[in-house]
Amino acid sequence: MSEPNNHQINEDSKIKDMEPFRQEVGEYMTTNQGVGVSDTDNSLKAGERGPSLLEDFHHLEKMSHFDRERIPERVVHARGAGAHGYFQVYESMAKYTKAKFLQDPSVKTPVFVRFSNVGGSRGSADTVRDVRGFSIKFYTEEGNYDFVGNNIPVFFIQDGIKFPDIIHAVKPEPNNEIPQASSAHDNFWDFISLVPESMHMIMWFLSDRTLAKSYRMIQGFGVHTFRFVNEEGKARFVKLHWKPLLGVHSFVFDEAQKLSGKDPDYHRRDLWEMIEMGHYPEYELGVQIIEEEDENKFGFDILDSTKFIPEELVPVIPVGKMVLNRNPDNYFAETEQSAFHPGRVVPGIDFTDDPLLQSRVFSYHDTQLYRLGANFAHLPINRPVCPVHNNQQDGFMQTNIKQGRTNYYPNSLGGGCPMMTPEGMSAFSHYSESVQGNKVRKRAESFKKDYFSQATLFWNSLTDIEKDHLVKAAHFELGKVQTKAIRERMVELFNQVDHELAKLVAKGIGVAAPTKAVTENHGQSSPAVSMEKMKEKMEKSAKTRQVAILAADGVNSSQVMEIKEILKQAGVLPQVVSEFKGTIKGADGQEIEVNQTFLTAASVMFDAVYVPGGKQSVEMLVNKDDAIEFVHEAFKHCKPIAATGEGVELLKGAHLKGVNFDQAGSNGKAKADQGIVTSQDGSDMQSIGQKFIEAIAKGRFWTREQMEKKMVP
Ligand code: HDD
Repeated sequence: MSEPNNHQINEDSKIKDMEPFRQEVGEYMTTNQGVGVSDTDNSLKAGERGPSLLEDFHHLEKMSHFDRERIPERVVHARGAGAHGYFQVYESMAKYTKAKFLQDPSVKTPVFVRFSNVGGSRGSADTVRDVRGFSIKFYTEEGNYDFVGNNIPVFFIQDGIKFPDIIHAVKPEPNNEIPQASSAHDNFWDFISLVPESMHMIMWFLSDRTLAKSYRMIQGFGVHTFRFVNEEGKARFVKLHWKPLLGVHSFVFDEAQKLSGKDPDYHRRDLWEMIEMGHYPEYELGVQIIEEEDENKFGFDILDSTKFIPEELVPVIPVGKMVLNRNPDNYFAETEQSAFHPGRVVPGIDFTDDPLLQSRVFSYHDTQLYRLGANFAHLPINRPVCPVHNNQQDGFMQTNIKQGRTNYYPNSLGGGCPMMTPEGMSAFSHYSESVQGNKVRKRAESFKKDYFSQATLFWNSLTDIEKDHLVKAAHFELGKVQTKAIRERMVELFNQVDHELAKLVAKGIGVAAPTKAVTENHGQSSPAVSMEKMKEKMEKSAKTRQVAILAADGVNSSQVMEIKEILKQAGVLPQVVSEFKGTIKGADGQEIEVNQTFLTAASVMFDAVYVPGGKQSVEMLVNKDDAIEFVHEAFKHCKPIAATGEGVELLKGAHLKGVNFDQAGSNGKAKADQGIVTSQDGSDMQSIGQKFIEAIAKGRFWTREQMEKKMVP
């Protein structure tokens, strides 16, 4: 008999576990009963033009199965993408937790991860402004542990009982089902304007965090304070955080909006393609540990999910690394049917009394019973890789064929099995927290006393560019709100965060600016929450960034080949974009493959643009609006642009504000904007390439935005 705690797990355990369920494409078609099919194009009829016959079991089975293909989508986080991988600790966490998968650095625990958007339905666009979900199922030797977090460390509400309200408010309005996958409407802001506890999350929500560039480039936060419990039974509070090794990056809003049309599958495609190419996304797990005796030292309640603990107060200890290295074989079977739940914990990880968490512990299991049925835990993607024994039975789609006659506990006829796990073996026992109090339907005073100071801290921590983007996001979101009273209430709430912020927001949404501050800004900040400041601290890498090479017949093919090689060496991914698919002919007659056309691609799908020389090629591009727009838009979105030889002419034609090409002379030194790398003669491709790669690693050149009139001076 195998026991739950002596089961050996390795990186491949889950993949192997799923092996018996994988089905290869068969040679010959059969019905679901295995009977060979000789014609699937014509229904059985009485006479060639006659009525269809009921005995056509193949027709009936094919049609009735099709009629049942859809299952309910997730009530939130319906849109998502998943991947397999593994997690490995750097060193044993035994001091803090007895969780087995956090003990041995030589063990790779298999994981399945699902990233998601919150508000949109299953078919909505990826790049809309939204919080991103970050769920991980760890298939550990002690059972499944699910991490179910977001890319923002706080939440809108303090008590889960309000979750249906906020989700109703953000989803399309019930009378006309408008708008899809957007929070920019009256209902959402009506709710927010009446729920001041949401203001901290709103600040994060309006920041560029909700314009994630890629699932490979988002943080993941467990949000709640959980407990770690070690072998001695000592508990500590813990917050879990994931950091992507590629850094945290976002789109600019205009780019994200255009991408929703150009490639609504941008995020899932990016995740899929990068894994197929072997560029495996990696994330580091970190924990903030808080001793129980320090619970009340922060000035806010650490059980309140609208608050976070700044890294400057409690440092994040690196724990281990997760690598995503395999795409699912089948989206529905794996990603759609995966079911995550923050209440699925293993010994060593435990809950706190956070009322948002307590409510989640009910909701996830409940919704999964509805969405997938009573036996959703049997589905290959959800099954643990350790043995499962209990007396639960039957239900729709029971796939286990349990042997034996007993299905109750205690029993003598079945040898007493399954028995309770004896002491000394892995079993979950809830942390014996002392609890007392009267039954009350009340919000704790410690939750109510301050809704704004962390919102102010967030605002104070941003760079000017980030502040500017936040204000413009508020202009967009509230600009779509028809009801003036809602906009006015929001300005009042912003005034509680920061007076200047309230004035800036008011200016764009047709509301009178508040005349005086209601509170004084405390002046505190936490640089770790600013993506831009975080980027400064992280090692910059151009890896997996995508570059469009704009070219046509007559292009200088050696420049194309050279830059491609240099970029590839740095892990950058170049693609040739031209008018038509197929090949173009270089000036020297060499054929170059075209990867994308101006119709299939747009600058928003790339991180940078390069225009090689070649008189005929550039003449064609200069006369093509799509090419001009490509470069202009890349510039507008503050992306690096390079050009060599005649290619510089296309840049000149693209109206790049503030770039003075007359001063651009010697190699690589164009003009007051480091993001523009040019060489008039293209003789030094190596140095141009290196400068371009540096610019790509830097990412965005915000000075271009500063040339426009900014909201935040
Ligand atoms: Fe939730 C799904 C994250 C609060 C109820 N949630 C869901 C998913 C993520 C989160 C990532 C998608 C899981 C997947 O990929 O299948 N949710 C969060 C975070 C929260 C949060 C980080 C705040 C800290 N959620 C929250 C509350 C409730 C729910 C307060 C209800 C009391 N969430 C659900 C749900 C979903 C869900 C309705 C829909 C599909 C599912 O659970 O399986 O039960």
